[in-house]
Amino acid sequence: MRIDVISLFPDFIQTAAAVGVVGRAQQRGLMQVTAWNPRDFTHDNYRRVDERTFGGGPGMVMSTQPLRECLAAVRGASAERTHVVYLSPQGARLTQARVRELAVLPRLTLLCGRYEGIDERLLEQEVDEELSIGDYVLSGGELAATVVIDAVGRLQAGALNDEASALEDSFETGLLDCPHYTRPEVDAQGSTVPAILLSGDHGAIARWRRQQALGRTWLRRPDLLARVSLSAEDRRLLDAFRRHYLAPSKDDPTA
Ligand code: 9WO
Repeated sequence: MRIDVISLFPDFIQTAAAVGVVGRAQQRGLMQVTAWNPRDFTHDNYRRVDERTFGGGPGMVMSTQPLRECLAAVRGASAERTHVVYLSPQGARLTQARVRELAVLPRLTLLCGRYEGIDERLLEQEVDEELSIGDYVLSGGELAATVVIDAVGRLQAGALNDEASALEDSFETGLLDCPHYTRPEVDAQGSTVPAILLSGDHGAIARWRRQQALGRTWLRRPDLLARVSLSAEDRRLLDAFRRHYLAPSKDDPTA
């Protein structure tokens, strides 16, 4: 997959895309992230990308010309059509389901705004989809673009060292993740690990993890729980979790 990012801070994008799973995916040739600076597509001595907003008021808006020429260069960089996404708080909320769909595209272009945003005409003419990563305002689209790159990048086949782990991700199962523990068995504060994880009983461990995932989703994200279909076994595990949560007993190993 090829991802192009249009940003006034191309170094930030390239640096973010060089680390971790995405950085490794690039090294493995599974994906390629290229950042483009619209300032390089200006024709004036000041390399101006912003103008005062029509109608008055404070603040600046990114003008159409540098972005239009930058996008033309991006589109021409390879023969395949690219899906152009503008990152803004006005966009539809990004979900793991949408990430999965974006991850199978051959090309993706992420358009990052700065200042008060981008001239609406450029958005109407060039943008296929407007996405938000959450209901808060940033100072530009770059952090949101790096979120999209990370979420999409880790789904490229071969990007994760353990592909099975992606299938157990929250939102793939529709549930939140269970708690995790590692060495030591007793930590510096005297806290221990749930005994069942040390039992070697893989069936019991799988049931405990499923129960924790169900229980945490019930506690923290009841909205998610309402959307997943639970098996009879799931209901039994969740009922037991609820009982223990509401009336924890001393002899209960999962309390
Ligand atoms: C800045 C501003 C300053 C004074 C008065 C009003 C104002 N609105 C904005 C503004 O919304 N700027 C945005 C900054 C323009 C588009 C790029 N920026 C952005 C993207 N901020 N937050 C995002 C974003 C993107 C995706 N998901 C969440 C937030």
